[in-house]
Amino acid sequence: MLASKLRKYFIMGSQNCERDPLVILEEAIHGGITCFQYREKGEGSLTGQAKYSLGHKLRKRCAEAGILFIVNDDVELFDALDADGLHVGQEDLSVEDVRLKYPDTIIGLSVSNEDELNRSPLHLVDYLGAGPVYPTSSKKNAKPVVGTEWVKEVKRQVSPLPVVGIGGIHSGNANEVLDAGADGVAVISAIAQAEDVKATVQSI
Ligand code: TZP
Ligand code: MG
Repeated sequence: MLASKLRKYFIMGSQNCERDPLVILEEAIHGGITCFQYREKGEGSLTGQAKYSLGHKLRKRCAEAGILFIVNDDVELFDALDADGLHVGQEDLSVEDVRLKYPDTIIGLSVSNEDELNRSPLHLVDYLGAGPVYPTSSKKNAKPVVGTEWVKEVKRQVSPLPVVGIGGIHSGNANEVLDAGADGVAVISAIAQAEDVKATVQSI
């Protein structure tokens, strides 16, 4: 079941890490993440060969550990890394194009408000990311904070499609997001920047 694999969804790129991203991924795997998204994006992120090279290493480790490996918003990278899925935002790749090219891959789509939800081709996606649930500093152009109410509303409208909450989630509020009906929580900074990554993942 996809929903259970989205339960503890760690997202990261080198720009989110103050230590070796491979070490952080390793610790997060030991803590029990169920899914990983490579999101090499924004200020300080790698480009070109360096982006691919890190991606290959992270992908390999996820494959060995049996962790779902999703690529953010980059079809060429998705192809090159033979990823399990692709996550797209509203302003990114068209879901229709991606689905046409990859009938069987996992496609995730972000929805931040009613308008976006109404415009989304729900029949073509495998899960939704709903947020930002809480304030976040990991995404410069983040949409307005929507709270757990949005998670509840999205789930009400799209169930049984899996929904993952994202934005400002940490061990202290992850349960509120799950209680609102989310199938999982997607987390960047609370894991990537944790002093004890393994313990933090365990406590989420
Ligand atoms: N999309 C909506 S909020 C967000 C993304 C990629 C950033 C989440 O990062 P953090 O550090 O878990 O708040
Ligand atoms: Mg995007």
